[in-house]
Amino acid sequence: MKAVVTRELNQYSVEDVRLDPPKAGELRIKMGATGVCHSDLSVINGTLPLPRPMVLGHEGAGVVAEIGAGVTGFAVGDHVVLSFAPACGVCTFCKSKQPQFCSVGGPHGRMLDGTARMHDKSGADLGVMQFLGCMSEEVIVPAISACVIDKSIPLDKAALVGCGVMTGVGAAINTARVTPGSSVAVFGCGGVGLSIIQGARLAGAAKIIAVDVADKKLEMARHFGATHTVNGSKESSVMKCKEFTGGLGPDFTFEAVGIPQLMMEAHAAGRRGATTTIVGVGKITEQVPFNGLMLSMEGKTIKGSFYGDTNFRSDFPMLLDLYTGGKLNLDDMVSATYSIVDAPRAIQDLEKGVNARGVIVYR
Ligand code: CXF
Ligand code: ZN
Repeated sequence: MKAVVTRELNQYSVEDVRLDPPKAGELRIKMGATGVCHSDLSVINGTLPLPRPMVLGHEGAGVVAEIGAGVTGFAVGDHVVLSFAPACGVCTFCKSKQPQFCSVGGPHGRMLDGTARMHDKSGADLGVMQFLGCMSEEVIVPAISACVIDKSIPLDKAALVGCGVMTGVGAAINTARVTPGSSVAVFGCGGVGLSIIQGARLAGAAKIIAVDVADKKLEMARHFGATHTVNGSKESSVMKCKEFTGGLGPDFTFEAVGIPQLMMEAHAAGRRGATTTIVGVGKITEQVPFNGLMLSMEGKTIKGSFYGDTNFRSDFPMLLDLYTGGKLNLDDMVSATYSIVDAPRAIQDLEKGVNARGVIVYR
């Protein structure tokens, strides 16, 4: 069976791998689809420093093929979306309704017990991204990372809910709590930014301003619900945001790339009393300055949003119900599909920014 493995900085390739059976508390999943996310690239280029060798992939959906000892609530044949943050249900965070911060999670490259189920051709251990490593035909995952979904939902669409769509829609509806009739600006229109736009649209925002430096992304933004667009390489995003909102600035602004300059622009663009939500994952070496006087005088709020503040066991089915009901557009989010042997091309296309989302699909 094939999987995408990174062994060195800026290196990745498709390798033949083999899998152990699931241990207690684990599931074997036959993958249906895996979305290619910027965080996979961040692991490859070292922005996210996870241990190597490691199988990439953390945005996936598939079918339960085998069930480890002690696992309840799953049957062979169930369709599942995988969460890149396991939720144990008993730690302080899970009990206080913040399962996205579950104590057993965090940026990770091994299984929960620190051992490996995935091995290369020589038999050597391979780590897995976020307890999943789902750029692989099959995976062993913790049962506390899986959510059963309706079998009628195509797995390539369902996969997106496992990271980008949950992160973006959740930032709008769970973190910022965008209100009906409000004005919103989204800085960065990749898969996550487009999902924030969809979340703002679902929440009933009246104005949704999309900011990006690529006209193609701005076109996509309009398709998913943006009412106004700004090409930040040609015009001042802050000025245009003010202009589109009667000179005041939007009620809610979002940064979806992880660049300090863009975070500052998102913060500066908001009106007095605005909420700026930082969704993009920045570099650990970078700081973002803000003016202390203005922050208090203008009563602005800066919030961080991790995984759309999700409780995945209820939010994944909720998003998929919105999809089935025709309210959340996942069909057009999947702008290209690739086979696992073509995964390197999928990753290169991500770097080029050509897709809303590229998805690896399995036979
Ligand atoms: C990331 C956050 C850090 C760990 C890997 C996943 N989020 C989205 O891609
Ligand atoms: Zn991701």
